[in-house]
Amino acid sequence: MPSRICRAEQLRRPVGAAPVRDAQNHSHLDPVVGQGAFQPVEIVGERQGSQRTLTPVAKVEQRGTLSNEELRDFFREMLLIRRFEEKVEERFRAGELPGFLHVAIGQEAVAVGVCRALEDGDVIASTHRAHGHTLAKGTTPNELMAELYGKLEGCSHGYGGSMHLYDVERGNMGANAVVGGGLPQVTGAALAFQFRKEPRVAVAFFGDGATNIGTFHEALNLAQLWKVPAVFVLEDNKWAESTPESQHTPIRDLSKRAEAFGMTAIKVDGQDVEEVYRGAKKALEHARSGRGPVFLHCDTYRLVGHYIGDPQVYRSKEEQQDVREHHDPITHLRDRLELDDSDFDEIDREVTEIVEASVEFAKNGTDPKPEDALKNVYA
Ligand SMILES: Cc1ncc(C[n+]2csc(CCOP(=O)(O)OP(=O)(O)O)c2C)c(N)n1
Repeated sequence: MPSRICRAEQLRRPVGAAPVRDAQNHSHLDPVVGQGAFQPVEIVGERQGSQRTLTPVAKVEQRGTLSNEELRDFFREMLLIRRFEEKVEERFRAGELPGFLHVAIGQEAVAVGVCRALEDGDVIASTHRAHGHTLAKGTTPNELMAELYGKLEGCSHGYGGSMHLYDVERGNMGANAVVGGGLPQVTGAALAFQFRKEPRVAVAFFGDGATNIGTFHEALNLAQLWKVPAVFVLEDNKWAESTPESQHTPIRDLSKRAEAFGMTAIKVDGQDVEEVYRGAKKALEHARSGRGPVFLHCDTYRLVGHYIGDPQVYRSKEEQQDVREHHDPITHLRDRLELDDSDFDEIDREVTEIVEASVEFAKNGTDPKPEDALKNVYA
């Protein structure tokens, strides 16, 4: 049943305050568990302005982890991902891309902040919303676009498409159409690193909806029990398809999920790439040094529909507009860097050309042969 939760109000709500009711007044869904009952999680950084709902418990480092030059480079990558996904949407609507596509517009800071903190040899497992993670992990726009067009030149040689792409050479174990499917893979990969005494970390991306899937609990439970080098990155975009978090989870602070496993949790503003980066660095160091896995909770927002073409009848135009205006990670970083129009246009032109070229590359790619369809299928 569709409902309308005002995200802006949720963001402004102080910790412990009564939750915002949706239009149907689902009072039986209000949170009663968890608030204040557990050890506080560590909160990295502080959000600017009045939107912060979180009380910083322990501030780790102040701003300044990254130089302006580095931040500009992060900005370029986030904008590349944004322009890439906008182009994907355009070409999908034009009927050129097969399958079913999900974009992660609004969540770019999580992909870039986490992947930039990785070291060579670290691996990731992604979700059905995988393009940003894939680009940030090093797959080129050409290879990714070719994959979406189903071409042999694609990162998975056209066998994967948007929801099943992978790039083993770049340490990307793949997207996953099964919600929560990447989590046990990451526990398994991290167990292998531990067995082989390799200083590598396996990282899982997953959404808030996935925290209610059985594999989430199994994977995190074993990961903590065995103290494997894993980082579990929650991209908390507040929606699972059309279901708001208040209707799929009885607690309001999902970082508390980690408490059930005795796992260290770090919470960051997922719209602030530097904060994500800093939190990810800490999480990775913790995991790599043998102290066990970390739950990295990134508070973010999906600025577009669940899938391309989603009419979004479940959330109000005001909410969408509010978040676009106040919580877009790219605008946030642009303001922070004080990029003027000509600076911005220069970066935009550069990334737009890369994206345009990737479409040309993909269109000129090679179609797989029908007789090869069952190649690599194990029975
Ligand atoms: C095991 C499983 N159950 C249900 C679905 C259908 N489904 C696809 S995406 C989705 C929502 C997932 O929400 P979340 O994990 O928060 O990720 P988000 O879409 O917000 O990125 C659901 C329920 C699925 N693909 N796999």
